[in-house]
Parts: sequence; C-alpha cells; structure tokens
Amino acid sequence: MLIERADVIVTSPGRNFVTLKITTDDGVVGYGDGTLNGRELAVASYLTDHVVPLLIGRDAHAIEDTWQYLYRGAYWRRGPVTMAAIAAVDTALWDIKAKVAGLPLYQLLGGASRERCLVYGHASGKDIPELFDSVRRHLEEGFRAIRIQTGVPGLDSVYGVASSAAASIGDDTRYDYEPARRSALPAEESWDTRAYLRHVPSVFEAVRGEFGEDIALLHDAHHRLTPIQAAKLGKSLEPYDLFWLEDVTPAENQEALRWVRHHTTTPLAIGEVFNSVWDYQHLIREQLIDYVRSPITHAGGVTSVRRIMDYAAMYQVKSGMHGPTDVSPVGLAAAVHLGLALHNFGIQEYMVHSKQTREVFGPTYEFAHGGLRPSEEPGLGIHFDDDLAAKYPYEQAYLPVNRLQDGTVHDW
Ligand code: GCO
Ligand code: MG
Repeated sequence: MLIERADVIVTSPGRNFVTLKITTDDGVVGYGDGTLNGRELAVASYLTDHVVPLLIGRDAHAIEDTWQYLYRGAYWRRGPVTMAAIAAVDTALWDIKAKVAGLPLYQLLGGASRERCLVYGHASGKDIPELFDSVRRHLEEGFRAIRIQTGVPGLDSVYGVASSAAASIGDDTRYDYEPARRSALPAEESWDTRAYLRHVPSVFEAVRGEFGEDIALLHDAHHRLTPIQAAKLGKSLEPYDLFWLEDVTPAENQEALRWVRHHTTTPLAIGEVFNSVWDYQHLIREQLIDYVRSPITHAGGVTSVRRIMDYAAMYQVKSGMHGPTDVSPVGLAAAVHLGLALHNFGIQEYMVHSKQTREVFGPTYEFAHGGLRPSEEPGLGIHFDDDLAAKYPYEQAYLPVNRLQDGTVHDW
C-alpha cells in the first residue's frame, strides 16, 4: 500500500490548525495534526516544501522507517517545527494502519488499560467569585480534575485566565481562554512574581474550603519562576494536595528541577514545549518530575511519545499530555488512543474545542464520568470536512509576550 498523495490543510475555524491528510493508492485516508500555535505556516511550509515530496510512493505501512527517515534523514534534528511536521506524518500513518486493520488505534497500541482517560478542565477567574463560578460549571459538567488559574491583585491580566473577550471567541467556547489572539502583533501582559507568590496559596486555600478535598487540583506556573521561587511555591501549596504543579521554571535547563525537587513534595509536571525524549533524559532518570507533558502533536507523533512514555515507565513517571485548544481534535484523538493503552497514563488535559472546530474535524471521542474515551471506529475516529475547512482561511494570530513591570521581557 503506497502513499499516493499528501495534502497540507491550513484552516481556521475559530483558531488556526495545520492538518496533514495522507491518501494511499487504494484510497485509504489518514489525518495527522501539526499545529504549532502562532507559527503554523512554518510547519505548513516544512511539510509542503520538504516532506510531502518524500512521502509520495513510500510504503504507507512502514511507520517506523518513515519516522527514522524524516528524523535522521533531515540531518537537522529535533525542534518544534520539525517534530510537529514528523508528528503529522506519523499520526496520519497510524490512522491509516488502524483503518486497514479495521480496529480503533488503541487496539494496535496494546489495547485498553482502563475504561477511559481521566481529563482535567480549565477553571479560571479574575477573582475568587469568578473562579468559583467556573469551578462549579466544571463540576456540573462532570469534571473530576480541574486546573485553577486566577488574576493576581495589582496585575491587569494574567495568561491562562479567561477574559470576556476570549470567552466570546468561536461560539460555545464558554469560559476557556484562547492561547493565541488574532492580531497583527502579540498582546503584551505585565508580571510581578512576588505578588503572584503571595496570592496563589490563598486561592487554593479558598478552593479547598469551598469545594472540599476530593477534586484533583492542578496549577500552571507557565515557566515564570526561578528554581528557588518555584521551590517556595511548591512548599506553600503542599497543604492543598495538588495533583500537579506545572512548568515552574523555563524548561530549557533540566538541572533546575533538582533544586525544586529537593524542597517540595508537590508533584511536578513539565514538557509541553519539549519535543523529544532527549529533553527528558535527566528529568526522568533522576525522577525530578512526575508527569510528562509532551503532546503527540509537538513531539514527533504516536511513535515517539510512546517511546518517551516507555522510558518514563521505568521511573514511575506518568503521562499528562498537553491538550489546549491549539492541539487539534486529530491530535487529541491520537492522545486519547495512546492514553487508553499506556500502562503509565496519568491524566489528559482537555480544553473543549469550539463548535466550529468540532464541525470541521468531526471527532468521535466521548466525554463522560470525568474522562475521554475514543470511539470504536477503525483508526483515530475523525471525520474531517474538507469543504467546510476551506471556508475558514488562515488568520494571523500570536501568543502573548510578557514584561516585568519595569519593561523587561519575561517568560510568560
Ligand atoms: C497549557 C498551556 C497552554 C499553552 C498554549 C500555547 O498548559 O495548556 O500552558 O495554555 O500556553 O497551548 O500554545
Ligand atoms: Mg501549560
């Protein structure tokens, strides 16, 4: 079975997505996600100009060989653009293999290890009453794990907190924020670490006081802290029993996590910006983290995320794949298939896509009892609507940048 064509589809049903559609000579079609938020066209060009010509005529079943050919063959290894492009190819080929086998993808990955994949939703509010409303809505919808982000007194806006403008993006994107805003230039936010560190413990105290001990609570520090600030935050949150504290320091320096780890028992998650197993080498071997955040979309596809998770399993490190709205329903479907099969699955992030996005991608995974389960359809379970996708052309959008109050550019 040979690859006959590969089409790169850039569509923007509420936000931008890059999708690869591979068609075989006997007419089987597979989809892969290569969306890189705010840099989508770089992946589209990498695929169109450099990868698609290599795919035509290749054996569609040779997934491992194609992965190695694109990874080693390019000479220029790793990096988010390359690994998102490889992910798109790899995921589309797994979709095809599972369709040909007549099985849902998770069956090819070892079969189900559980009923469904526990997911966490995003509650946020500029203050405690708004946050409580958002937590309540999540509980009513059946979420059992919730990420908590709030405004910080003295700061105008904080990334990860839905504003009324963000809430109106798409149609039913009720209360989640949109990571990248459509604009000619990135929005600028301002930041004060001391104010943040003073405020966050009181937020978790209030949430535990109102909603009790049962819900799993998570928090994302979004790379903004030094190791010693992160250690302080982890310690101050210990009484509130977090499921995890995410991205406490900029991710480039793996050794920084040693300092954090030695000071706190709050579980740590990291890696949404990592794209290969090498980024985790010391973190996993030294057990400096508890959860791996790489999504299939940004880390080379099902093949290489599976490799990271098998390495992590030896060290009791679990999965916690990134699943914001900028991972498309194709990427999320792949994550749910892999998550269902992995023994060391931990949790899956689930930011519900807008109605427009769901109409274009036609995902068939289902949310119930606080978790996602893929459908029993062969392949990923995606019904992509090409005609509808063509009605939503690319629109320039940027992630924000962050500055300290004196104007210095800071991690956001
Ligand atoms: C998360 C994230 C996202 C990212 C976004 C970047 O934990 O979901 O931190 O909000 O910032 O996906 O594109
Ligand atoms: Mg994050």
